[in-house]
Amino acid sequence: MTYQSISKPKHRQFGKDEQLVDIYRIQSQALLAAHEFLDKEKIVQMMPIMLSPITDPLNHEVYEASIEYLGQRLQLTKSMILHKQIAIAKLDVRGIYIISPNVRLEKGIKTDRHLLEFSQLDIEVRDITGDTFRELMESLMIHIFSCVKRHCSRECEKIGVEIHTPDRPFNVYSSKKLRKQYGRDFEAIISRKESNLFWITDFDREFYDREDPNNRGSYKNYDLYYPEGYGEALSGGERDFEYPVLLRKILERGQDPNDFAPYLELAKAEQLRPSAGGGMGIERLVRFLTKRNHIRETTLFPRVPEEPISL
Ligand code: ASN
Repeated sequence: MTYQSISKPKHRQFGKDEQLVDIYRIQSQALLAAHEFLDKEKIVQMMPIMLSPITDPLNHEVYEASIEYLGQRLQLTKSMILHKQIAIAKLDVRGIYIISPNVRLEKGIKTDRHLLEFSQLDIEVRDITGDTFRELMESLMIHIFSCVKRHCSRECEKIGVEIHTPDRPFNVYSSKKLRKQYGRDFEAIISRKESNLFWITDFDREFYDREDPNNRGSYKNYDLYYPEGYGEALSGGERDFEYPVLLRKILERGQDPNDFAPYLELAKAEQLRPSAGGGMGIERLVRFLTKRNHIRETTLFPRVPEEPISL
């Protein structure tokens, strides 16, 4: 058999995904707008970390994601919240932000907006109230949406979407009232009813979100939501930073203070500072801007809960 007679293997090519190129252009523009906005606000960018003895305990259970290196157990970052609080205390800056990859090996959560691995635009600003941080995030969102609208009209037309810049004021609801009104599925129900971005405040969740010292059981935290059923956009809060408060809240949540030892040591030495912040899911932002049915459509390499990862 001569070389010629061997049928030439066909050059295997991925189908070119043109829509995804337009989606990535929209994502690039959204991030460019975010960098521009945060730079003007004197909030500086830090690089992400992915390995640390401490990470966000989260408000729900996930599978363990850690590795051992030189006898030390290192967690893959679930969110950089604890490092944000430390950074804000150690650096002489107004605020910091990170484009932060997060790994959350979800247990039994399978929705159209969860990925096992995703990125958040994670921001923390020192000495501001949650109300002021929310105003800042409203301006950030309006800037992002209007830049995408201005600079990506061709891409938006190609994928058949029209960008509406959010209107101020954003509605604000208390989670406790909504729960009474709509039951435990309140977030999905109200997100389907609203037609503009809106806030829900006062969630009882992770120890680091500030509890109102004058009103125990009430929390100075907030989530930003997309309308039309797209759900959560950003999650954040004012922070607790005093050692006795943090320790009490960790114990109340049945967590082990040793899991947060280096962070608690700084708190004990009174080296943490008041701050407020939040993290915005980048794939979720892109999903809303491009009106995709499922978050998997925003990325070439989706890691979808309960699906094997092929590439
Ligand atoms: N990034 C969030 C925050 O700043 C925390 C999270 O993602 N769980 O509060």
